[in-house]
Formats: sequence, C-alpha cells, structure tokens
Amino acid sequence: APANQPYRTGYHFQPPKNWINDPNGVMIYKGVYHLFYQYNPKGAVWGNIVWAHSTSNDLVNWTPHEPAIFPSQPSDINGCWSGSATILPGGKPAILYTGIDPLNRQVQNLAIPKNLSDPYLREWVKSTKNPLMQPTAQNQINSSSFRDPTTAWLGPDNKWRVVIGSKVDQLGLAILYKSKDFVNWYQSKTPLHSANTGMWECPDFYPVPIHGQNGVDSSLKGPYVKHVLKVSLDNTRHDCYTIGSYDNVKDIYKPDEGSVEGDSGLRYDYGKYYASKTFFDDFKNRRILTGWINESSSVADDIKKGWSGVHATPRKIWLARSRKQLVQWPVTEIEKLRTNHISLANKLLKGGSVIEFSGVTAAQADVEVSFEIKDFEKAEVLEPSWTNPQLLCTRMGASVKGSLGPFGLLVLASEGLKERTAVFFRIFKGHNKYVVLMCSDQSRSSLNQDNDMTTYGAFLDVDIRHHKLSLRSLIDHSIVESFGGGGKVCITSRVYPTLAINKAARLYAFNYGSQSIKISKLNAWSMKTAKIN
Ligand code: DQQ
Repeated sequence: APANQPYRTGYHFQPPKNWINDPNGVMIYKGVYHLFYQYNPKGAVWGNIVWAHSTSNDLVNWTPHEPAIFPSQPSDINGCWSGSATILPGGKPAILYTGIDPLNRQVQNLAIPKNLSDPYLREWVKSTKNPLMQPTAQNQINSSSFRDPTTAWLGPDNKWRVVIGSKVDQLGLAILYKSKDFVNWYQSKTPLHSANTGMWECPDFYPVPIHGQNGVDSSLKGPYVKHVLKVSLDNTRHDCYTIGSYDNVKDIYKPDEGSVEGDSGLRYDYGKYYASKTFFDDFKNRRILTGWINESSSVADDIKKGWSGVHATPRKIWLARSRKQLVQWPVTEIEKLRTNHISLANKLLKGGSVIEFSGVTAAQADVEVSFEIKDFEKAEVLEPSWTNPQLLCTRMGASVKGSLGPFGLLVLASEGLKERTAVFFRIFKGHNKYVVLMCSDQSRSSLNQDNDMTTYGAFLDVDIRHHKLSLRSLIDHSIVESFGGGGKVCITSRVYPTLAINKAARLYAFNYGSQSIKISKLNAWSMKTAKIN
C-alpha cells in the first residue's frame, strides 16, 4: 500500500476512493462476473447512493465501469439502494432494486440490460412500470422498512417469487411477492418467514445440496436440498442465518428444529461483515458469497483517508456434513496471487513461546496452519454459564494465559509486539465433549485508540480428538479474514496498525497456554497485488 495510505488493500475489492457498502446484483453473465455495489460518488461517507459496477474474469482482478444504476426516475430519484440479479429464461439478467421515491418511500424497481450482446452489460434500462412494488394504505407496509429484494426463484406454478426485507414493530419480515411476468407483482398473504429480531435488511434465500460442496440454482427444489435464509440485522449489524425447509406450495420457510434465530444463532462471520449476498455460479457449479466489510475507524479518519469500506474475499459456501451449519472457503482463484511460499512441519510450540515467520510480506499474506493437540485432560473446564463466545474471548484475550491455549497467530504485528492482532484458539472441557473457542483479539491492534477494537469470538464445531485444528488468515494491510476448522467459523476484522504497516509488519505463531501444542504444518505466502479497479 502507498506509504501515505497504509490501509489500502492489495487484493480485497475497493474502488479508488469514496464510500462503498453492500454488494448488489452479483452474477455471472457470458463468463464474466459482475459486481455492483452501493457507492457514494461524492465522498467517503454514506449518501448519494448509486450502483457502481465492476467486472472480472476470475473474481480476483476487477475492471471498473460507469455506474450502472443511478437516480433517473421518480421511483429512485432519492437513491438506488440494494437489490439482486435474477437470470431469466434464455439467460437474460434482470435486476430488482430498492428506489427511494420523492416522498422518501422505499419502493421496488426493475432494470434490464440495454444490450444483451455486451458481456459487460454496461447500460441498463429501467422499466416504465416502476415502481413494481410499493407501500400502500391497503398493504400497510412501512414505507421506511421495505427494501432489498432477493434474487427471484421459480415455483412449481411457474410463477416468480421474490422476498423483500421489512419489519412490523420488532418483528423482522421476509415479505413475499409473486409474478408471472417479472413486471406485475402481487403480495402473498403470508410472509415467507418472520421472527422477532428487528428489521431484516438484505435477505437472501437459496437452496443448498445436502451432499457435497456444489451449489445449485435458486429455483431448484427437491429432496436433496435444504434451504438457507440469511438476514442482515440492522440493530446488531450481523448477517445471521438459519437452515431449514421450504414448502414451495404454501410458500413458507421453516427453520430446522433447534435453530436459533437472530444474533445468538449462526452467523456467516463473527467479526465485521454485513449486507452479504450469494449467487449461483453456473460456470463452476458453486454458490459464492460476497459481503461488505465496514471500517472500524472514525468518520473523521475515513474522510481524511478519502475512502470507506471494502468487500470480503468471495467465498464458496456449502452445507456442512452435520447439516447444521454452512461452511465457507475463499474461492480458489485467490490462490493465484500466492508467491514466496514458506512452510514448516511438525514444529513443537511449547507453552509460553512465540516464533516468527519471515520470508513473506506479512502485511499482505495468506497463512494456513494446522495444530495438533494432545493431553486433552489438561483442558480447562468450561463453566455452564460461559455461553457467549465473544464475551469469553473478550475476558480471555490473547494475553490471558491458559492451559490448552491461547495458541494461534499474531498478525499485522510490530517488532516487540506493541501492536498485534491475535487470531487464536482455546480448548475447554465441556459437558462430555471438548469445546473449541476461536477468537480474534483486536485490543492491541493499533496504538491509535480512535478505532473500534472490539474482540470477536465463536465456538467452532470440530472434534479435536479425531481432527487437526486448522486456521487460515487472509491478511491485507487493514483486514484480517480468518477461517477456522476449514471454514466452519469465519471472523473478519478491520485493524489500523501504526507501526506494523507495509514492510514493518510481522507474522508470528504463539502459544500462551501452559501445555505444548504441535504445529503439524504451516504454509504461508506473500500475496501479489490484484488489479482492482
Ligand atoms: N444498505 C442499503 C440498504 C440496505 C442497507 C442502502 C444495508 O438498501 O438495507 O445503502 O447495509
């Protein structure tokens, strides 16, 4: 990153300047990946929102285009907010998005490509029938809580369905609309789903096969798929999901028994990650998740540096074998940026030790490590009241010594460790099983105290008696995206080191537990800079 801009990313998506938020309308068309995103052309804070547009052949390098959708009709004159793409029969893309009308009401609009032979889909034409869905006296929909249409899917009656995020009081709603022709939409009597978790932004609803890691088209239904409903909770800023079943005749989604809705349930990411969206990549038969990573710095600092917000590395997403959660892994294309490989195997990490890895550019790196644990009996007991993993990680940060852990990586660290972000594990003895806690501790990530340095954490469902414990961290100047247990827990953090920048950044493995841990293998690479916009 430039010396005066040490927090610019090397391979995480961002425009040259200004504010960005939600990824929108992500899709693949004629072999080209399209990413649209919420963008303020005029500054580093939210406002004046348009759909900026970039395309890519590999989800790694991105070419910018002119904004694709911007205020131009009464139905979107005060902003073009989030929405999704649907591929209609014949391979024709259509975008549904939220417009802000002259009365500042949220309404839903349609746009289609002007020229289908342009693989870059540079120009979009809005329907003259816009808005296609709007709050009225009859439907009683709250005009300031009616936004973010999903990708639509086809039901057995050959009608399209789409979900719009909403709420009534504190009840989050996935309002369902149906249509025969994608233009005339009518509201279904009952929502697809609702729960008492506050406003649902950016809902996402899609099938996942029960076997394997492939993805399927949003319209697929059958005995071999389960369904996922993700909602972005605007009060906690978390992307939460449940896994369940979808009755496509009654048009009801029901989370599986035992699912927890909202913040104490499952999250795509237990760090900073919001307003995400998936799409089905029919070229590689996978479902890909894209998401927005907000800043953790002050607005004043964002204005000073002239930009705010990045996107996470696109992740492939599939159902875990347990069928109780999803698994995510950075798309393999990102690996072509790897260079300067270093590796190590069977290295004992004694209690209280720290070892440095040199030979990679630690400010822009990809690190994969797996740990082997013995002496399970030495694990500390997990108190029954310790049910909140984030709180546990906060109380037992990286510098609090334990027995089996804390062990893991110190990234974006300065010499002497005045600054460091610690991504680590602790093993506890729970009620007839071992419990793995994964943490990302930002409390000492920067000497600049103006940043949000909240610690994150989650429990990781890995049976460590039979499996090694793996951790991968994608490090990119001000971003640390970590994947525990092969992608069962993801934690993304934003950090703003003042010493550990560019060449001064270092990478370590550490074990502050009393018991030895073995690094069974470690592979690390410098990451080349991608061509982004
Ligand atoms: N961002 C958009 C909204 C959405 C929110 C506005 C989520 O459509 O609800 O920029 O970050």
